[in-house]
Amino acid sequence: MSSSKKASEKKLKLFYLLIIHYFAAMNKIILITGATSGIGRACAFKFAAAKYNVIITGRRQERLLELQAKLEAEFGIAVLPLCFDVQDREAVTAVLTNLPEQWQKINILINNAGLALGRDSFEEADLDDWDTMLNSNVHGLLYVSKAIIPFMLAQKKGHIINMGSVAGKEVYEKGNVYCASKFAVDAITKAMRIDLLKNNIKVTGIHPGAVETEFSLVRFKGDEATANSAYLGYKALTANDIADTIFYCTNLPDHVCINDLVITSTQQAGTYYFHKNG
Ligand code: NDP
Ligand code: 8X3
Repeated sequence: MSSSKKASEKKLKLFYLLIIHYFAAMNKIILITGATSGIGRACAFKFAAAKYNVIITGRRQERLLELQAKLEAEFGIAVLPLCFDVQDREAVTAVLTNLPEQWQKINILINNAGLALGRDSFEEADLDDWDTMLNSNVHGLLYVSKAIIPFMLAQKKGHIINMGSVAGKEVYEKGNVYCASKFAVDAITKAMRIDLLKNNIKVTGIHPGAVETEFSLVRFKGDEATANSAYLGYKALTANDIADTIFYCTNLPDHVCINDLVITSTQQAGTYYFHKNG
């Protein structure tokens, strides 16, 4: 290729990048915790496709970088990957309160990072598993929210989505502390909505039944057979179903706020009842 052709191609590329940056600077901003897998990752794709700039978080740096590259290439939006453990109060606070200025006007926060560990009877369950669930699902959500709410207060506007569960509506056998952590999310969601009412910040609780993600693989600590059995004999929800639901809730008129939304597969009712095939 001639040097003049190379130079003009380079100029064209630069021009294209400038255009992308110009338009990306006008996009809305969403922060999604736990975007390296499942529901969080599906949300990242859904909102990126709608031209939101996306802040993605998780503990697995390689997955964050892979997701960043995909979203930027596919949708021409800006992505900020942030690697931290939501249980680590100092890390959460240090990273999120020092966001680069162009990322501070957050419109939507999805508090999604979380997990279940073990499915054991109360007297047999592991204390470390209980600590990890409470620290991630409850404390993590609080640390992230405390860091992000000031950015929403500054804009006099915002929307917080807290990921609960049907397990936070109804306790089931051997669900003990996972259920307790999601009951806490439900209570915190209601409390946030009341306290933030005066600040024009919407707060929505999303409470899914079984969604086929890495959730069960994590819960059963890598035991694939047990994890897969959680989704046998019925069509579970998909991560995209939840992303679509959240997108709907966050794209309603300013005066409309969905407070609380329980969503299950058509073959599930509550935490315990499934209508399985055959
Ligand atoms: P996945 O295991 O597929 O995804 C969980 C996400 O949370 C990952 O991105 C993981 O990232 C992140 N995460 C977990 N712990 C931490 C931590 N300590 N610090 C930072 N990030 C963390 O599960 P789902 O997508 O299904 O779960 C997402 C949320 O939905 C959870 O809160 C879960 O309780 C809830 N939920 C799930 C249901 C289901 O049936 N799947 C049903 C109802 C609610 P990384 O490992 O990289 O840190
Ligand atoms: C995940 C759904 O029913 O496994 O929150 O607890 S369940």
